[in-house]
Amino acid sequence: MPTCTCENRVVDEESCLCQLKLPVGDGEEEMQEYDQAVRYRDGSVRLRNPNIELMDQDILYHLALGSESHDLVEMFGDVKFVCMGGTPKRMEQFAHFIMKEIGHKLPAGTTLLDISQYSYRYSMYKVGPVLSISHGMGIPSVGILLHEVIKLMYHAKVRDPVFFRIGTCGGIGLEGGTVVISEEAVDGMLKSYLELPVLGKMVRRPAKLDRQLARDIKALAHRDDPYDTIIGKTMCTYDFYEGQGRMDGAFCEFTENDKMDYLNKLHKAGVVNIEMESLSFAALTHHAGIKSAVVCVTLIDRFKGDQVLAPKEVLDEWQIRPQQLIARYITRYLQRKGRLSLEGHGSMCVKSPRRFKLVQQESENYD
Ligand code: R2B
Ligand code: URA
Repeated sequence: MPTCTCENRVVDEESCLCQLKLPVGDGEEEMQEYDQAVRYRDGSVRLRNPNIELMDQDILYHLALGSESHDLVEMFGDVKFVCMGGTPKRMEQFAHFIMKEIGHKLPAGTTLLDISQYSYRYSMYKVGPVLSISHGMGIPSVGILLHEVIKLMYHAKVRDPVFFRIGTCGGIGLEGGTVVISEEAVDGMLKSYLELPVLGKMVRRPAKLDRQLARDIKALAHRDDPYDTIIGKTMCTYDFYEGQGRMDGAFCEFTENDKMDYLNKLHKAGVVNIEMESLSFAALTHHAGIKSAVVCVTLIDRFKGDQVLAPKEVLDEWQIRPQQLIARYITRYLQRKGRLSLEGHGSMCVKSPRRFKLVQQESENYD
């Protein structure tokens, strides 16, 4: 009988899914059972792997960090938001951008540092409660990173972290520059779970994202933004070319009609964009009981072509859009908690977070 490492709960033989599921309703018992398996009472992340706490040390190899070489609680204990995106450059830019937005000040004479620079794999920047990390391209790359970042959350005793992927994608029937918030992730066969061969058996993990979080992010889109921000299904593929129905790869064994039929089929199924990480991102964060969202900007309408032709300056401007939306979410959250440092924006010192919150709530009533 196959079992899952989370408290040895039984895995369904046919579907290969762990029987521990996120609660669907408000059932208190269901909720409690799930919460206890993936989180400690104080909200900190509990690993669904009994081996880790028995190890002398845990080396987070691709992050160039270790549980005994680094004081991970001291370094990362205050993290609340983990933001991931494809390239090291974009995530360095996001780190600088969020630093300005939340008014985080570095001590004089210091600068932002890539904490994982010696891994030569991913880059990671920390700006107060925000981590900005590059995940590379594709499911394997983001999957490896997520294993290590989820363990990092555990070692650092981070409470109730929220994970975001901010990236790029191809749109289906959407103009370039449209911002898409994913409601769920599906694979190239429209299946809404990640399949991973483990010990010669296929393990399936539902690729679920937090719907409320998606709605909350959408609510922060400005009515006068010169582009649309929508919620829809995201298709995640193992390849940029054939896997996304492109005809401009090194190989192509289908016709223009075949491609259009497939894109129309996706469109009818509610798929609005295509990218390469959301399936793993959704599945692994959901499995860890971590709230997450995926926000991407479209670089092209796939009904109109395959090649990304927009000029660099236009692409650069488009790529800032998901960052701005997530920055709004983070800023709002910190404002509500009275943890926003506004020194960079004018002077405001929070004397009493409780009163600050009351004043804030009062003014929000007039929003
Ligand atoms: C979006 O863009 C990349 C491919 O160009 C890939 O990482 C993705 O998901
Ligand atoms: N990223 C993708 O994966 N696909 C696109 O079409 C554009 C960006």
